Amino acid sequence: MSDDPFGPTILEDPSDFHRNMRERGPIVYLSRYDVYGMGRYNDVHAALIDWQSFESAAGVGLSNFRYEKPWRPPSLLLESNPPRHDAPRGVLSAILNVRALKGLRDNWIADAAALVDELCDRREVDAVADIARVFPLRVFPDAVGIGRTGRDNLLPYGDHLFNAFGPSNELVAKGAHRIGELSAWVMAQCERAALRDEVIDGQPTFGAQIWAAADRGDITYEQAPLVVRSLLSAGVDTTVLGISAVLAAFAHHPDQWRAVRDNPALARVAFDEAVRWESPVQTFFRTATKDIAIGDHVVPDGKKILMFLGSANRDPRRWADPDQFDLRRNPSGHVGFGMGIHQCVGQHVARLEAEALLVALTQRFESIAMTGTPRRHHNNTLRAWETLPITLTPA
Ligand code: OVV
Repeated sequence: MSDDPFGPTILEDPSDFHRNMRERGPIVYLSRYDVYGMGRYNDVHAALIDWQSFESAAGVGLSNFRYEKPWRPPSLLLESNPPRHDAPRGVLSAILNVRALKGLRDNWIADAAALVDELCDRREVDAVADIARVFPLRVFPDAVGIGRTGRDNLLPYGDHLFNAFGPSNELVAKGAHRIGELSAWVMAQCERAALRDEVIDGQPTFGAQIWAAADRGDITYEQAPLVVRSLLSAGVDTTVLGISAVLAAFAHHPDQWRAVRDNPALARVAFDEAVRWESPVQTFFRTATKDIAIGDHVVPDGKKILMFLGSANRDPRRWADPDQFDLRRNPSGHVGFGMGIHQCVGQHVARLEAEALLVALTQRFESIAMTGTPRRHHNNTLRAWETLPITLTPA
């Protein structure tokens, strides 16, 4: 196929391209970039699990680290294979597992209630600027333990980082002039001295816990700042867009708001269904570690294969009525958080943020409605909203 999956037409609405790709077979050749693409659920799922054949250490963007120098030191988590991947992964999954997050829960519920209070006399709000960008930025940088100044660098850093997984098109060019400054700021936040180490709610900050893992010898002191960098890289834009996605989903399917009002336990289902429905992280590449026969193709050793998570999550071969946001379905098994050894290590953090916010919103507001024209923000990797004008009607 000669289509440009990173061009403005497909970024605006990838659904026709995804369908064409799925109908062509388990794998397609994307001639514009000399890479392969996978869009069917079963094939994407199988490839993500087979990290030995589809590696991450050559980078999960278009740039192939076998032949090109990475633009930043590779992530110890995202852009590495076992055995190098295992220690950093083990450290972060212990810090971010469901039980370890229990101490944050009550605080985040109170923070969500406070934000919802501020919205109460507004009615018409932008779900992106007034909710989805606000809540993660209030709770997550504090949980990591970074200082108060410069937090407005986090979203532009992430936007450029996720663009940089794609080709060096206009989206990358527009972020290039600030990336030196933004990267320097992010790396400075990862130093031990920059991270608060007070105990809050019975536990040290995520950043302090990462450095404590280096004290124990679970990771090296050289690795600690890069593990903190992963939190700041992967933990902000993604949660903003996951929350945007679930609010957009309700604005498009307002009947389902009532179900969560009646049963707050559905807030978690709603978030995962929204991650399936929207797939805020649309794509990541893998690299073939040998010649791999798939369908009518042999993918040569060293070639990149683009995993279309958003397409897999709407593959009608796997999902009934895939374009419907439906709280009656079981969304588990979606690949919106990836699958296999690299599956999102922060997913419990994301779910807790979303649950706290959605429960607060549904309890306070009777209904949600789209009141203006939503507008997309284009990014080479992320499916993003620039603005989502909504009305919230108080109960
Ligand atoms: C999943 C993800 C996205 C972006 C950056 C990273 C991870 C990282 O580990 O730096």
